[in-house]
Amino acid sequence: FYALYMRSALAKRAVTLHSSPRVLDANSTTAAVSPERFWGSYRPQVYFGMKTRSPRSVVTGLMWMRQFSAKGVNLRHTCEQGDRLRSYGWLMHDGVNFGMQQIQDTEFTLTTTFVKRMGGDHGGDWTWRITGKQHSTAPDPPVISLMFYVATDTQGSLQAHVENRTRLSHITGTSEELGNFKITFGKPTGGEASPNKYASYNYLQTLSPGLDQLTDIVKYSLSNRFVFSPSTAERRLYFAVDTYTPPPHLQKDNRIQSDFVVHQVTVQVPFQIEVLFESGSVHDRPNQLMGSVLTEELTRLKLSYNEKFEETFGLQAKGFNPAQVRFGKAALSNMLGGMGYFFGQSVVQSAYSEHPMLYPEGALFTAVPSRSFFPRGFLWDEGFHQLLISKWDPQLTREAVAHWLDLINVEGWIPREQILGDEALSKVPSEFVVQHTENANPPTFFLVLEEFLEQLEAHLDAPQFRDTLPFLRRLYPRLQTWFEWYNTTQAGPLPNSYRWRGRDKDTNLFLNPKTLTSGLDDYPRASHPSEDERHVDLHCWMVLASRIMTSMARLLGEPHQEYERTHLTLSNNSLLSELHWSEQLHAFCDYGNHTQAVSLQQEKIVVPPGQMRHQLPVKRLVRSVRKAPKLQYVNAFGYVSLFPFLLHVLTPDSQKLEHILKDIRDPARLWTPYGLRSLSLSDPIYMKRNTEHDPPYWRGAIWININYLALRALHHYSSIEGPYQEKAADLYQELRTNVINNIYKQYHETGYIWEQYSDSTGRGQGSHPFTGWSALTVLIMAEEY
Ligand code: 6A9
Repeated sequence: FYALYMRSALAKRAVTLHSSPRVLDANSTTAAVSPERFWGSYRPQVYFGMKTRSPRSVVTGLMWMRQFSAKGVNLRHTCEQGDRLRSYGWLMHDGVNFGMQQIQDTEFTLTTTFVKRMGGDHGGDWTWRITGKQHSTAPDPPVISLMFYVATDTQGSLQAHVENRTRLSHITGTSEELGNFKITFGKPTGGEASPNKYASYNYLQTLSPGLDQLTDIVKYSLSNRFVFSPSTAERRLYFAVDTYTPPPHLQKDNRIQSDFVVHQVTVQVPFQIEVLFESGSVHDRPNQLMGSVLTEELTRLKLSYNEKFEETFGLQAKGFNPAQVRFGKAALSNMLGGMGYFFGQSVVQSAYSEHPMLYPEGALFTAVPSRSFFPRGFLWDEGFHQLLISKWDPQLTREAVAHWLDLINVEGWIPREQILGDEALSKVPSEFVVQHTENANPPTFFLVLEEFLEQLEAHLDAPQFRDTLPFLRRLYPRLQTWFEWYNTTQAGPLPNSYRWRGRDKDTNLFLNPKTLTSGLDDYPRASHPSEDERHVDLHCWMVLASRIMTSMARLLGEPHQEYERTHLTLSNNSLLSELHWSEQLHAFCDYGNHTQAVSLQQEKIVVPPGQMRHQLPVKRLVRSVRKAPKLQYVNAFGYVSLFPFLLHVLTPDSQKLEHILKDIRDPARLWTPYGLRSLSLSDPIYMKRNTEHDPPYWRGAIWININYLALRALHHYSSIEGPYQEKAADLYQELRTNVINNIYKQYHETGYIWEQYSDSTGRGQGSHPFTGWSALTVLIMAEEY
């Protein structure tokens, strides 16, 4: 009975939040406390949409489709790689007041702009301006339907106001956090020169069981019984929202029904159209934010954005040409425009619970790695994101870090992948949903904290850093538990060694069982996961963590001796070498139960007599082990081997540093004209698939987060005295040029920033747009480390 009781108590702790006062007050994101950041493009998963930073926000958005296309109806709404847009992304976005995005569809370009204006008690007003232009001067410019929508999420209500039977002139509404509001739909114009533009109008007013259903509702409501007739000579049937009856499988959805209103405008390019949101609490509006007033405001905002960008990153001063500077602005803007506000519950599995449990409800304000493929928060990605954001707007960073740390449980664990709310959940295959409480992810927030400590040191009195110290104070108890969690749950077999938990269990199915928790997924580790393993990257993360904990404790006047002791021990280069230096490989690496003699082979199936071949199960690839594993160093050379250098653990006079610098520059190992590849060209697992369905990921490709760390380290070792100072400086210049040139070139050619880059051609690959850590290029261009 006692054991059972203990198990259930421990299981419960997994879903119990940390008990220290939250970093964020309960009302910190409300319109009353943070009006400037109330409304925002906090729905990075859709091409264009806005919401407020509140749990059940009213959401607004845009869908569109091309009419009269031979290819049928192509409704665009959530960012999908399958839409095969030539490119899309924010060209400018200041994270607070305005943003301008360009979307290149197959035959036309949409520009989607928002501008906010403060006033009243509910986060003020905003206006959207959408322009449509043709790519080429083909004779018959495309006709497009824009579908502007507003949806409530379990609270609030909307009323549609219709003129001339089919045109929604405006929507009025009310919700808990917005009070009364009005959304006005302007008529399209053909630009300054032609104020009158033919358009057809339709609308839909219905109910939705959840925000994840909006696309389908619109799709199911379409019919092509409507006539587009700009002149008497021309009459064509087009698709428009009509009436909506839920299909049988959706009739069973018994969630609360919420208002959903769609305004459809069908118009031929070129056009310009505006939508105004006006808060009922603004009484002293000098004018409406539209037309020439909006144009003027936009000009002002763009100007100050450009000035701030140059002030912050100085790309022009460094000699980058205007196109490169525009690229830098787009990278930063997509990071900022990729920030989302999510609310919901993670599904977590503890070792002590039989079934997955629901984590407490929580909010997360975070940037996302990729708006199309994974538009949600990832723990170690976020540390990298905030390195860039903190240079632009430290307040945004404090809020993001605070949200993440407020999700920590009483044990000190933070779910790695945050799938919060129905919309987020609808994008994730079920096998990836559950988060395991024994699993870590690199604690990259310590890099951000280091940045804060440096900012404080350099400009203690500057107004934008005034809030940093009280912020760190509130964060501190949570960081202590977080640090302790890594230090205990991820401890390795030897004193002062560390081991990632949660490696793949089904060893026989993989060429090398993955270590998702390390962030480096399929990067080769010990072939046979065991408790004897020790991981050098995690060791180095702990060096960083203990160093920052020491500095923070000092700064806050808290006891620091314990952290300092840990840091002195872990950073001791001889200990590190004892644990991780392989004389055979002449490099740092993991240790564990390992053999290199593995390969994937067709499963051997014995045909029972009398059975026909075609009745047999399909053959799989399985792992064959030609030589038994033994305890030894895992002689793989790649990103993991670089960590003592990447995180500045090596002393500048270390001979091992010399080895690393040499190996980095070696084209037969990590060096390419496009950046450092993840795994040595000469490694047996280089570019090998892990299973028949699992192509190589961190087995050769160039990743920008690690290249950023490498450049940061080269910069570090080139600026402190030591025998390899000059060598580091040379490598720094060369690597920096290679990385910048390639990402820029790829962006120019493909319209996107990518998840990773091919080490053989430099081509962007994987998910796109990926303006999470790949956007660190801006810091590399600016040489801000
Ligand atoms: C699977 C697919 C529509 C993998 O950038 C986020 C993470 C990194 O933290 C990690 O280091 N990415 C890297 O190795 C992407 C992970 C995506 C998992 C989602 C579901 C959704 O299908």
